[in-house]
Amino acid sequence: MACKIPETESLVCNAQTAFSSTFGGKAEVAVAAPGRVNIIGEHTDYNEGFVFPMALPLATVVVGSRTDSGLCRILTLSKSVDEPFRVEFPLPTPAHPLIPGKPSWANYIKGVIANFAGSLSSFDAVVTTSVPLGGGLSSSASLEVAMYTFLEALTGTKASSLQAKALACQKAEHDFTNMPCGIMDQFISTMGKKGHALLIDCRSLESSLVPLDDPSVTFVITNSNVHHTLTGSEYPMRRKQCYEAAKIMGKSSLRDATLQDLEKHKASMMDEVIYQRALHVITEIERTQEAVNVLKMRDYVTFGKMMTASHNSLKYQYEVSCAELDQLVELALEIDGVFGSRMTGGGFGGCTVTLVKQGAKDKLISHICEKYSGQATFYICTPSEGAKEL
Ligand code: GAF
Repeated sequence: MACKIPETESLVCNAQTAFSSTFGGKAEVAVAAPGRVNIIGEHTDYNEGFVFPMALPLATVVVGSRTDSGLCRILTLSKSVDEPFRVEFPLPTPAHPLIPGKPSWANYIKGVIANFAGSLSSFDAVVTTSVPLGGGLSSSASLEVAMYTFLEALTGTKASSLQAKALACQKAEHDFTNMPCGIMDQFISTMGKKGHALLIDCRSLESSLVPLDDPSVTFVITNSNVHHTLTGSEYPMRRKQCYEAAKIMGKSSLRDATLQDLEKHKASMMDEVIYQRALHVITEIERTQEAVNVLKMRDYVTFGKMMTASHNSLKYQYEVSCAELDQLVELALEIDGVFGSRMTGGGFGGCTVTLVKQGAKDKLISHICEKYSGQATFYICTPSEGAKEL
């Protein structure tokens, strides 16, 4: 059976209860920001390519109130490592800026406070989430964007634009967690729309909504429950390899490179690994644009094939999949009514996303439950709203 996704209201209710018992009184402000699933366009955002995510009904909630304590006091109800649930630190000043430290979950929050474009106020807050931590569904960006939205509501100062807000949250992650992420996760968490996926051009930062409103098909997310962490060396290394490939070809990013450019440089100076990384990115950027076009025409057979091609490219060329994700994709493709399946997000664990006929989704889930070597969990995705004050 697919997991029941907790209603945002029930997350708020739990957070309010914890707020009263920890800090006293009722929190004045409540906000939510969603996690995401990327349907296609993986590891293309930091290459100025295209991505195609949708916001999920899984969300991070922050409730809290202004105080005059001069402190930021935060309690989390959701964390993945064995660290304290509570943290407090003084409101930063130019002489005493915030610096990353322990607990590690608070670094996302500190990073957002440090990058907030407005005059800050001290506060008490409680954070909780239904986005699985380390599941590749963007729990980090949903925390950052929820926190930024909380500060906006608390201080009455809005970011100059949704783009500026997403970029500030991305910078928070770069500066405070050492993860050189692209822009996809913060963008979709900020700009998601109910009933739609978002095609984002990560060069111009323009985006367009694509309706996902055909009731005869659905996307199923399968969590491998292999914990993924992108703060290690693999993600930064992929970024570096991409920049190196672009440089060798005399391009400012892989967005500008073609397969002909790649072949031209293969023999002369391209090392095999760099060549394979660039091959993934160049084909994935093209595939994503084509895939969105065929999806608009409801050509699910072609779209599904592209999803599976994307997975294979991530597996063989980009080498960011793992045995469990590969097994989940293989099992999904054994079911009649499945159009395509792929790993989603940064990789090395986390989730797959599968496009399936509505009527075949239960068969898909029971087949995976029976055959998967691990313990999978499932979410049926309905495209949801971006961050909002509640
Ligand atoms: C992670 C990153 F945070 C994104 O920016 C993106 O690069 C993704 O991996 C891979 O597509 O989620």
